[in-house]
Amino acid sequence: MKTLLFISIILCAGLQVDAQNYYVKTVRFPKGAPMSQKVEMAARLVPSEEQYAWQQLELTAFLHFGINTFTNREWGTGKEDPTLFNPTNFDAAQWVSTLKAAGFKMVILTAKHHDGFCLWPTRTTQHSVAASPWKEGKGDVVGELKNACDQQGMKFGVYLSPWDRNAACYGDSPAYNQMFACQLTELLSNYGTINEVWFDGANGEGPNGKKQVYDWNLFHSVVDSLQPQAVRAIMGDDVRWVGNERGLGRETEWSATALMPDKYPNAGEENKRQGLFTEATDLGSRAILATAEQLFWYPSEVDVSIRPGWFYHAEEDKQVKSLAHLVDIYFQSVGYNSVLLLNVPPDTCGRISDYDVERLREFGEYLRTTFACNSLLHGDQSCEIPVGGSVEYTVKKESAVNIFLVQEDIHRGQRVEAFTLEALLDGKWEEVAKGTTIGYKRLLRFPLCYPECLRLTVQASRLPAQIYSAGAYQEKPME
Ligand code: FUL
Repeated sequence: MKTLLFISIILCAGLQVDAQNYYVKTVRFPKGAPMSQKVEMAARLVPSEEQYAWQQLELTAFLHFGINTFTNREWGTGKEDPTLFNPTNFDAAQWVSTLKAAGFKMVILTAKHHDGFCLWPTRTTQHSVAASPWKEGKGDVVGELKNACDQQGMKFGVYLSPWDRNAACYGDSPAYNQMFACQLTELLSNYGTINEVWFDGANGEGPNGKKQVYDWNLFHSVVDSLQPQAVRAIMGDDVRWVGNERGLGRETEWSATALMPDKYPNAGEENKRQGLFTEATDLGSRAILATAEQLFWYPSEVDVSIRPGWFYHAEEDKQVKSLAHLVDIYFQSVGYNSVLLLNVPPDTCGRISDYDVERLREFGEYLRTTFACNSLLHGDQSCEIPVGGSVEYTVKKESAVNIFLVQEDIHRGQRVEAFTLEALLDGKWEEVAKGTTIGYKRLLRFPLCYPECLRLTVQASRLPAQIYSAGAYQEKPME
C-alpha cells in the first residue's frame, strides 16, 4: 500500500518542487498538533503520480453495455438467457473515435454489471459472451475495445461489479471472493495496460440467503500486482465518487480531504466520528481539519449519463442531454476540480447511436472553439501569490471574455481557500467573479466584458498560492 511517503524531490511531469517536505497521498497529523501545523501539513499533501496523470485526463467516458442493452433494463436479475446478447453491427472503433473526437481521453467499460454477464470469454462462468450467438461465441468485447483504444491512443479502464446476481456462489463469501479475484486477474492480465479499475460497493445476498462479505484486501492485491499504475475508483483510495449521479460537483472541492476511503478497515467508524460521508458538502475546510487526525489526497470523479439511464433504451433517444446541459456539467465537474466520467451507452447494434454521436460532436466542437485561444498574455506562466496578494494579467487587445480558468500547481498541494477576480474596465477595477477552492482546475463564468486587465487576488490560502496557469476565454451563446 502506498501510504505515508515523505518526499523532497522532483515530482512527475518534470516540475521541480523546492526542497521542502511534501506528503504523497496521505498525511497523519501528530497528536495534539495545533491548527497552524495542521493547515500547513494539509497544504503539503500531494497526489501520487497515477492520481496526477488521471486528473489531467479531465474527460473520461463510461460505456454501459451488456445483457441489459438487449433486455432494455437497468439492472438485470442474473437469470437472463445469454443468447439474448447479439449486437448486429458491433463496432468498438466507432465508440472510441466518437469519444476521442469529442475530447475524451479514457473509456471505462462495464466488463460485468450486477447481472453477472461477462463481456469477455471468462473461464470463471458460463454466463458470458462465449454462450451468445454473437460471433458464434468467439467474440470478446473487452478485447475488441482495448484494441480500438490502443490503435487510437485512448486510455482504457474496467468496471467490474462485485455484486453478481448470477454467480451461484455469491453469498458463500470465500468462494465468491476467489471467483471475483479470478475475473479480475483475467481482465488485468490479458489485455495490456489498464488505467482505471472501477468498483462500486453494491452488495446483496446470495442464493443461500447470506450477505456476501467482500475481501477488498484480496481484490486490491490483485490490482497492485498486475496493474499497479491503475487508479482505483470508488472502493479504492485513488478516486472518490462525488456523491451524486447528476453531474454536479462541489463549488468548494477539496482533493485533500479528511474523508477516509472505504478501503481502510476503520473508515466507517472514523468517518462517523467526524460526521463525514461521501455526499457531505464540506470534506476538507479548516473546520474539518480541526477534528481530523489524517488527510487523504482523494480527488473527485463526477459520473453522469448522457441519457436518463446508464444502459441504452431506444425510448430515451430523444432524451439525450442538450448541449447546454452537457456544458453546464463540464463547468460543474472539470471546472470544479473534478474529472468528468460521462456515460455514453452503445445500442443494440453495438454502436453509439446517431443521437449521442451528434451531441458529442457538438460538445467537442464547443470545447475546441471556446478554449482555442487564451486571451491572457502570460497566462501560462506560473506564479506564487501570498495571502492578500494579487497577480494582474494583461488581456489581449479588444478581447471579449466571459470565462476565467485558473489552476493550482497541485504538485505543491491544494492551498487556495478564497479568491476574487476583478476586471479593469474603463480604468476602474470591478469584481466579476469569486470563488473558494481552485485545485487542479477551476472555471468561472461571468457576464461578457472587454477588460484591459484581469486581477486574481488570493483572499485566503493555506500557504502561499502556487498558480500554475490562468486563462480567459469567450463562450458564444448556444442555440
Ligand atoms: C451504480 C450501478 O448500480 C448503476 O447501474 C451504474 O452502473 C452506476 C454507474 O453505478 O452503482
